[in-house]
Amino acid sequence: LRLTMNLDAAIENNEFHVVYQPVVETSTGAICAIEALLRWKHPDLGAISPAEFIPLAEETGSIVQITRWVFANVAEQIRSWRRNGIEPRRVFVNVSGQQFIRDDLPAYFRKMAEEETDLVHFIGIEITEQAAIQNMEATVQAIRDLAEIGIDAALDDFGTGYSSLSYIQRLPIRKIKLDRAFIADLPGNDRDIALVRAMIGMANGLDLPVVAEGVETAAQRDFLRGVGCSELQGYLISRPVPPDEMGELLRQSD
Ligand code: G
Ligand code: G
Ligand code: MN
Ligand code: NA
Repeated sequence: LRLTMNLDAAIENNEFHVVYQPVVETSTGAICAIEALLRWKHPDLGAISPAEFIPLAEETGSIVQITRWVFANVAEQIRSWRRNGIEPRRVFVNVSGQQFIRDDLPAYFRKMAEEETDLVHFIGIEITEQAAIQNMEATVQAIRDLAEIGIDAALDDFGTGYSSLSYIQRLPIRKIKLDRAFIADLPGNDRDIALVRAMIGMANGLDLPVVAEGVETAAQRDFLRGVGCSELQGYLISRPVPPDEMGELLRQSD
């Protein structure tokens, strides 16, 4: 399968597209952020998950161009929503740790900010805890530079990367996303209850909003509300949807 994946050709042939998943405020249910998720429709193989092709893209170096393509596509979508009278929220793009080593994202966004002042305020990045720990120096510097330009960073898959509190403190991040593995068995699993409470307590102590990922049931939502989780994302609220549908969700949420 991997041998048949030609990622550079996939960009040229327009085989990628982006879907969007809303994140809502726990207290009001209003959409407060959006996650952009990449999709690849291979001409012969059909849909291939980013879980399969992103690791390959990281090996081959194609990840740099793919991420640039995602940012350009998301920027165009934000412009399009705004042209249509829809006020977007900040759209968070998943960024691989390698991007910070192989690409100069701050330079890219500095240029964008010079050309279109407010666009960067609608863009965010998600970086996994694991990637952040592996490239601590490059990541800290890049996230600092991006924050200065107006781009927020969220720490993704939180709780899965064996990070310590000192790491979290060094990273200039704006929110924490609790991995859905911790959410799946709520509210029935005592160990997950203890872990989720502890992680939310820690984040609150650092004044960081927490997003619970993979929220699928009303019981999970009610539990998370009770323990002070500020934002929710998951199938209960909405699956990832195409741009037009996301636009409708934004209209309804205003
Ligand atoms: O959306 P889905 O569940 O298929 O995503 C699977 C994995 O791929 C998730 O870990 C998600 O963060 C990652 N992913 C989705 N889109 C992108 C992207 O544009 N860039 C990177 N680096 N990872 C992505
Ligand atoms: O690693 P990351 O957190 O970026 O992964 C995001 C992935 O999680 C997306 O591919 C998305 O399709 C998936 N996802 C989003 N909401 C849910 C959910 O409620 N349940 C499950 N099982 N997956 C979800
Ligand atoms: Mn993510
Ligand atoms: Na995640």
